[in-house]
Amino acid sequence: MRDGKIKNLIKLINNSENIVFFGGAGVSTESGIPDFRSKDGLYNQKYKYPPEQILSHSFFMNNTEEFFKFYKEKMNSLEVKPNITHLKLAELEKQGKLKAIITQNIDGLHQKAGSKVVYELHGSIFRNRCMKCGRVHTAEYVFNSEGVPICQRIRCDGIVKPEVTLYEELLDGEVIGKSVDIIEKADLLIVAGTSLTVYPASGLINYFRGKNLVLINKDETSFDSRADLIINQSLGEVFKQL
Ligand code: CNA
Repeated sequence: MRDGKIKNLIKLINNSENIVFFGGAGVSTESGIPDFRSKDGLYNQKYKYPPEQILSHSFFMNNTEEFFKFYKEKMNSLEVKPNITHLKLAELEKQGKLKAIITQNIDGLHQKAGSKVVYELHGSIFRNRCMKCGRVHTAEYVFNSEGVPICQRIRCDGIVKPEVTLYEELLDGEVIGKSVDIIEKADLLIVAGTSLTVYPASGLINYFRGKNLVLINKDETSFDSRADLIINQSLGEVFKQL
């Protein structure tokens, strides 16, 4: 039987015409991709360097080989399938209710599920560019290359860098602008699967002027006091009931 909170969420969705979903790594854990900060997340596993350091611009520049070792081992979602949350969100977009997904994820799973309007705040493993000549390369090329991926253009020996936002790097201004615009217009904002600790992404919630803010997360977040409805359950449990 559905509990009161799920019934409440369904009511809010039914009564809204302009929904925006803002998500993080928790949206993809049920597809098998670990998040950062859960107890079995990447930040709680042991590596030669802390993952926060590996995923920084300076580490990328100074320890490129080590960066790609970690990146290829931990960020490869080429074979990963979308889960019930990704699929239901794509359905809501088709129905015209959901206007956009704003995601901190880089795994491309929303697009695999069929979603069209997806703003990727931290980039995507599916966009890769030579740092010297700008030539675009596929994710398959990057993940299947030996060691550091080198540009395929003849006589170019540039490093192919994934267009994912590393610590110390700026977010794409255009993506931020579009995200702000769509959040300002939303009547329902569903924030889910994110610890809301990564700035400036989490600051986007401040632009919401609509009626209802829903937070769905296994753990508490520092934004809980602002929410009209908080559901502390796994996203799969919630979305299979919608
Ligand atoms: P985070 O800080 O790891 O937080 C994830 C949150 O999700 C935690 O609060 C968990 O409690 C919660 N959570 C985990 N699984 C579930 C679930 N099944 N149902 C409900 N809640 C769940 O991750 P954030 O997204 O907040 O941090 C932003 C970082 C993580 C971004 O820069 C991402 O690029 C980065 N990241 C992305 C991926 C990906 O693309 N799939 C994977 C790991 C990290």
